[in-house]
Amino acid sequence: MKMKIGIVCYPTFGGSGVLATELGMALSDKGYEVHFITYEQPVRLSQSFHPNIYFHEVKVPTYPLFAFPPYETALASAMVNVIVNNKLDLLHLHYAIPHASAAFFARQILKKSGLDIPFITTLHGTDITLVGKDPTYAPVVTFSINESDAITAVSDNLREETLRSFKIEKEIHVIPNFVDIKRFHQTDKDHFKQMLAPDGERILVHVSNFRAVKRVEDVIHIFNNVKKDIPSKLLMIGDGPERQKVEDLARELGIYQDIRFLGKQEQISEILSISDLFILPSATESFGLSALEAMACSVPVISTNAGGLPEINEQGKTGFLSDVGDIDDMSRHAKYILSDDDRLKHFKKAAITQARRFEKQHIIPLYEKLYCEVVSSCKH
Ligand code: GMT
Repeated sequence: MKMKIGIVCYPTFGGSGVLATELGMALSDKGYEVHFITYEQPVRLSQSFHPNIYFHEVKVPTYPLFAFPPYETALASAMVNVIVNNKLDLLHLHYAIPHASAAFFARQILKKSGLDIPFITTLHGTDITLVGKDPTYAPVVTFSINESDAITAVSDNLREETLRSFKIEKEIHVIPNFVDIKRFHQTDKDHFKQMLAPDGERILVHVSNFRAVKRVEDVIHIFNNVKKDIPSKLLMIGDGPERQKVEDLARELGIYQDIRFLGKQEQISEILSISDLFILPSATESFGLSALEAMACSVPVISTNAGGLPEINEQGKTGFLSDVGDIDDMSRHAKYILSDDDRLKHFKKAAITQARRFEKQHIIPLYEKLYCEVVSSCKH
């Protein structure tokens, strides 16, 4: 009998939620019973049915007194109920805030009735690099990370950054993000390409949650530069706080008609399949899961050299990396890749080769091994 695992994540389009959902689906395919505990059904979970996956919605009742409805309290209570009712063996938390502290709380409650359950915290990025370091959160983040039975980070860079920023008393295991190449690969979507780029224009693409850290305006400036020399179109996928500003910029520059702001999309692999170049100019990126998914669909990447990006994007091979904000350099590299058919083919081939290194069957066993280490009843 395989383990029963509770997964706690943000259910939105963000990379940590996507990764947690992909992990849950992969584990369920291997016979684990997986229980998602979160405030909404995770986005990717709604795309297919998995008989071994259960979804438990965390409800946060409002009350006139609550200026800030206490999600963490509701989450800890939901954890307790789901663990007891389903006899879970393990909790796996994605994104430290507030999941790790809620798990600590739930564990203390369960201990009172003689039940103990280990929890693993996977650090994804801004839970460390931006938000976690903030003195408002830092003591709780440090404490709850240290209370975890095991800690993982999605890149070497994030591991180092965590050790630099917090007093961590345990080993941090690096388990990189992964991609399911059965679902993310280039498929023949020429009819879509024909609709979006009727004159054979190159297609550039950006996928993110349009937060300031993504520097989405840089994407527009890079596209503007590329377009001056190479007929091209830009697909902007996702939504978030910067979207309006970025759409305004595209209008100001007079290139709005060549850009499609498609908003949040579920069939990302179909869009990537018709794309020639992925642009990710982030100020920081612990891993860049969206770039990996692009590479799996044979799309080379123009990115910054921030955070963990150099661990997936290989300079001059799968794309190029530039300093944060160096729009000219990124534009020059984009034109270099796009200006020659054979060169583009070469980069596309290298992108998929690199993505295979991060295929899910190489990575899932690393999590399984860790689960076994923390669950005492686990038999290899
Ligand atoms: O930390 C965040 O910004 C949120 C998080 C998310 O949910 O989108 O993104 C992080 O986790 C992803 C999955 O591990 C990584 O691919 C992203 O690089 C990372 N984002 C940042 O570091 C900005």
